[in-house]
Amino acid sequence: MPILYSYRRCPYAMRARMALKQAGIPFEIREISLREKPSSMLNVSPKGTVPVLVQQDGTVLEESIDIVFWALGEQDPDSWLGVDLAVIDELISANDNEFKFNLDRYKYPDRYPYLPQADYRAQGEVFLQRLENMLTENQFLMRESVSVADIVIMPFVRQFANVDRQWFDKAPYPKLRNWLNYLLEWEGFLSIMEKQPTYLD
Ligand SMILES: N[C@@H](CCC(=O)N[C@@H](CS)C(=O)NCC(=O)O)C(=O)O
Repeated sequence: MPILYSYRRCPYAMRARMALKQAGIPFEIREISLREKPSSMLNVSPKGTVPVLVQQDGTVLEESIDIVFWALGEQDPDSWLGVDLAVIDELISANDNEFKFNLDRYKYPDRYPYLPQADYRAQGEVFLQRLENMLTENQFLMRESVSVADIVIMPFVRQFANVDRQWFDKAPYPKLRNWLNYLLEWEGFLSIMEKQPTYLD
């Protein structure tokens, strides 16, 4: 079986787990401690981030997006890749760069005292507004059903919302709130959030 080094609460790892599950690919999950990364993982991926997928032939995928596209390339029962991939690419880039940058600063204001927390939140809201606009056109980000866009973006919106859920619940993004609430209860998400024992070499 392929091996996935993962961390339950990591949004990048969530993407990979959702895609592997959707593709029906059995995998051994190794829940790591970020403080004490297993040397078997660092040996194959010295950069030390999760997720990392080690395939049966030894091929290593060490970027979440590579794992998502590989898994769905193997099997894609609900055509999650049947959307405009150029739009997806740009959306992922906006998420993984600007939005993630602001999310980290909004989430950990003590580590980033240069600007008030609310400023980072406001900068992050540019992306939230973009998603809200997309959800005005369709029920999910790219169409009327879940696609790859939803599963790669949702874990990050979840983190942003959880920084101050009271604020998020009143913020002017009602469609985004419904979308997130739906996906949080969705089996495809719940099933990948089960707790796992920590893997030690
Ligand atoms: N670009 C990478 C980013 C992965 C990433 O940054 N993962 C975080 C956890 S959410 C990590 O492993 N950080 C290393 C650490 O905290 O030591 C990907 O898409 O897979």
